[in-house]
Amino acid sequence: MRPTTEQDLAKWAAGTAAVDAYVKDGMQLGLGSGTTSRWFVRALGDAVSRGLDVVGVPTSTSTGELAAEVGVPLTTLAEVDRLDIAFDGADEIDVQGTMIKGGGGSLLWERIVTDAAHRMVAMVDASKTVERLGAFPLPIEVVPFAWQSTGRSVARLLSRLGYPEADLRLRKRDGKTVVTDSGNYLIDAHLRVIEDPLALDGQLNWIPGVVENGLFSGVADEVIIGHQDGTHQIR
Ligand code: ABF
Repeated sequence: MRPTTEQDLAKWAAGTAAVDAYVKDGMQLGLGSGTTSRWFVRALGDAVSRGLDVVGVPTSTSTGELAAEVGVPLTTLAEVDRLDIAFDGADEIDVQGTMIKGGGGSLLWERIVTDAAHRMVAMVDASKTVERLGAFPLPIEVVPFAWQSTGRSVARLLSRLGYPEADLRLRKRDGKTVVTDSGNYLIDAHLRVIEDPLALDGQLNWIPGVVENGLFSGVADEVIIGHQDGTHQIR
């Protein structure tokens, strides 16, 4: 399978370079979700077919299905203690490596798998690199029970933190409420600019009913940036 668009070529460049740059025989890997991670998983499958010995823990059911399809052996975090490296994409990444993730709805498992790994490599196309986070709506995963009340609590926190006009939207697809792999709902917070991601990250998760949010602060050890000419750079 080959990329068909320029942005796809940039994602392919990042995902395939990650295998060559970091993956070694015997490694236990976190397998990210999203389109760039899918290029990574396909390239990993090619390397496994040439004899690479690795196992992976998927961060979504869709990644698990793709990994099985391309021949990447799978395991779980019940079977392994620590992962060597987690590879994953992002919706936005700033110069400190702080990310907004979860546009694909897999942020909870992505966060757990990243936490279980010694290192995390972010793989992004160049359009994801930003000066300030926030143009991409911040995904917030909430339990379905009383999600409206949880949403009101989130709005009150955001107002206290200087986001009085925060636009919060329950994520729907084709008119139906999106349900995550863990059976939760997603609220997308349109904040435009996020002044203090670290502070917001911690305070959001203290709200009863909030399971996780898409701010990943201080977890990306390396960043591979793919470009539309098929090249990449490592930051
Ligand atoms: C995943 O990568 C998600 O966190 C995020 O939504 C997605 C976006 O990247 P891509 O453009 O590769 O789909 O990790």
